[in-house]
Amino acid sequence: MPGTRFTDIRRFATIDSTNRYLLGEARAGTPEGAVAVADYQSAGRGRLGRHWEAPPGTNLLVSVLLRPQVTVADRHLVPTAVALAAVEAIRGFGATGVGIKWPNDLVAPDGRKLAGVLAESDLGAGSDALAAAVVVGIGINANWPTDADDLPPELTGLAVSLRQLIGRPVDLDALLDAFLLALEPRVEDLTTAAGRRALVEELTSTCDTLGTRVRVELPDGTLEGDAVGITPEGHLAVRTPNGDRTVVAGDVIHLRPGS
Ligand code: BT5
Repeated sequence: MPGTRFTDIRRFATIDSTNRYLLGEARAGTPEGAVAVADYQSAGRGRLGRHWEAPPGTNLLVSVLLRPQVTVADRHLVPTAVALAAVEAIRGFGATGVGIKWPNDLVAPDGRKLAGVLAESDLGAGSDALAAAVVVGIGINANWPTDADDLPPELTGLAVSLRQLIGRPVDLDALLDAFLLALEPRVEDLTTAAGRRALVEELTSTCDTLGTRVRVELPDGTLEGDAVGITPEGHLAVRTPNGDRTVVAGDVIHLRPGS
């Protein structure tokens, strides 16, 4: 995309996973800004070993290779930047009411999932430059599902597409361009304290989770309470009967509506 760092765009008809591919490229020293886009992923990855589904040629399946100069403590803002860029791009197509389910899912007003974000890094190989590489992938449901009957049973009622929201087919190249254009300034924001504050503020104003009751599954148990805010660091503040708790994105196994 001209005017951005994303000029090395690699397109695949079929690949196992654009995230897996770019992690390999990161290991081989590919510079920041490489982008992988696929028509179809045979093993699209979700978080924690889950799968991302999209029939061939229907949705935007894209990963970007970043080498952000941020401390480990601020790394969770990298996928936040990607989610916020996707919200801006999607709004540009005329979808209203799309928000972020903390930390990184894009959801329609009724809670159905429109997009998911997966950040992965390869901290194992030793060199500093390598340690700094983060691959962030996003799957945006652009044209699939076409309607409510078009989903496998496990996604029925849970997934929605941009096409369903705006009532017309979505041009995937135009969506990719809008996304990369919106991502560029947010990647820049990651590098300064003021920029990171701006990202957290934007997350706060875009986050549908705030003001709702949530049940958060964590590695060491479940937490239920009211999502009352985003901390200055970008973590979720949850008010429970036992006091306020701060939830860090990387710890969340599932975040669901509370009872
Ligand atoms: C995510 O995981 O939401 C991250 C998805 C990232 C996908 C992109 S595509 C490009 C790049 N390359 C990859 O290999 N991956 C990235 P998680 O929060 O774990 O959500 C996964 C769950 O969402 C699944 O277990 C399903 O329940 C559900 N799901 C799967 N496909 C979906 C879809 N198309 N729309 C909505 N929900 C879906």
